[in-house]
Amino acid sequence: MNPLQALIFDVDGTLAETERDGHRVAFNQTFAAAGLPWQWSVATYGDLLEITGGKERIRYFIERDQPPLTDAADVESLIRTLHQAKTQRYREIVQQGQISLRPGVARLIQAARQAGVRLAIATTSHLDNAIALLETTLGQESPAWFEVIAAGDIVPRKKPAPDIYTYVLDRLGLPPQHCVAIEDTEQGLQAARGAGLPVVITVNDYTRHQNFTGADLVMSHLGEPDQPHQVLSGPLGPEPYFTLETAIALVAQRP
Ligand code: XBP
Repeated sequence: MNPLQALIFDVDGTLAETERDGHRVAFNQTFAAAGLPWQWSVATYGDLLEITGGKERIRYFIERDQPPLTDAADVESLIRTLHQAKTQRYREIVQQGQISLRPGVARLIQAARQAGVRLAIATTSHLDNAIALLETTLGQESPAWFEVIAAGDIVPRKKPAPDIYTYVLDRLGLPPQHCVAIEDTEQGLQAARGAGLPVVITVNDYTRHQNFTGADLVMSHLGEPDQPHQVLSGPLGPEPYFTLETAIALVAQRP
C-alpha cells in the first residue's frame, strides 16, 4: 500500500495568495458599500488574520476598534449581512481571474491525481470561496477532483482547533499518518498537527515570521522545475521543488 493516501490542502494563502488582494479588498469594498468608514490596510489586515474566519474577524475588529457598536443588539445581524456581501464580492474578484495559484500547486494536484493519491480541502473560508477559486484557476470540473471539501462553518470550532482536519479524515476514512496537510499559517499548522497529520508549510508575506515548530517541512513555496523553492526547515528533497516522492518520504519516516 502507498504510505501516502491523501493530500489535504488549505486554501487561503496555500493554493493562492488570496488574503491581501482578495479577501481584504472584498472586506473593504463591502464596508464602503455599507457606508462604514472602516478600511483595512495591508498591515492592519495582517494583524487581523490572527483571527480565523471572516465573520469572527469582523466581530473581533468591532469589539477592538469600534466599542460603541458592541452594545448594539443587531451587531450579529450586521456581521452576517456584511459577511454575505463580502463573500459575493470576493467571488467576483476571483472569477475576474485576478488571483492565480501559487507555484507548484497545479503540478502537485495533477501528480496526485495521476498517482491515485486522494485529494481534499480543509479551509476556514466559506465553501463558495473555495469552489470559485478552484473553478477559476483549475477549471470548472476541478472541485470534483477533491473527495472532501470541508469549509467555513461545517465545524463549530475553526482553526487552530483540529476539527476541520478531523472532519476531513473521518470523511476520507483515513488515519492521519497516511496523509499530508499543506498549510501556510501557524493556526493551520496547529489545526493539522492537532489532528495528527504530517504538515508541510509554504510561507507567504503574511506568515513567514510565524512559529512553524513541529512542521515536517517549511518551504518558500512548492516550487516548479523552472522556479526552485527554498527549504526553510526540514529535509531537502531530491528535486528543487516539492514532489509526491517528498511527501511519501515524509509520511514513511513517521513512526
Ligand atoms: C483563511 C481564513 C478565512 C479568510 C476569509 O482560511 O481565515 O477567514 O480569510 O474567508 P484558510 P471567510 O487559511 O483556512 O483557507 O470570510 O469566508 O471566512
